[in-house]
Amino acid sequence: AGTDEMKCAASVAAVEEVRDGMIVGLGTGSTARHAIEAIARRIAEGLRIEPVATSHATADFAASLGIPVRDFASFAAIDLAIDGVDEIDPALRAIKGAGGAMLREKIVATAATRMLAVADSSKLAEQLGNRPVPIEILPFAQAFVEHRVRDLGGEPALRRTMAETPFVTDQANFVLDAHFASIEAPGALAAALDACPGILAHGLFLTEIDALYVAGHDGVSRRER
Ligand code: DER
Repeated sequence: AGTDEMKCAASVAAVEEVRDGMIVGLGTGSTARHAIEAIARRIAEGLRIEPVATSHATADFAASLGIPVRDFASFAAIDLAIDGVDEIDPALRAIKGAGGAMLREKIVATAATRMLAVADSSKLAEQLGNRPVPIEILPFAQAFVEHRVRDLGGEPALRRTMAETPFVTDQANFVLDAHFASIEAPGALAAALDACPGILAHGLFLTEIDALYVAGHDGVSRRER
């Protein structure tokens, strides 16, 4: 099966966990879009949920499928979140943020009673660090945070659009993609990034994911934390 078919299979399997009446966090990215399409099909069959989005892009995509999302600001907690990953290790620790939505994704993932990651098998990693760690920064703090990231062993690159302008998040902030040779101590790195003023969010999701639905050539498997 191709990567897109795997993303779809993993998403359809995860969406089976959605129950009537749930407040459901909709993730961001191409795999999450398959989950949103699967949810849309179940809503067409009568499923009733309260959807909230992790990005403007996801809210727009859900609306295009006839799923108006609720304002997340009115929910202190939600029941289930479904989202993709850039890479994920055997302990269900992940790097997210290739889509630049990790600030709201992390809030929604943390607010969720149960958070499901969905992925094709290419996202599996023995150790985090093949992919860069996306870091949302206040533009005011760009050089300050770049220097701090280098002190932590990373090489930061300002994310740019196709037009070479700085990529801007839903919060009108910038993103540094920080390349680390390897990440032996993800907890210590996450703590150091959390402690750095000017960093609004980063893509190390070390505790949020409760289960992973991953699709390979031999079907979909579920791994619990
Ligand atoms: O930006 C994100 O966090 C996305 O969820 C990303 O990690 C996965 O995107 P993909 O499903 O398009 O690979």
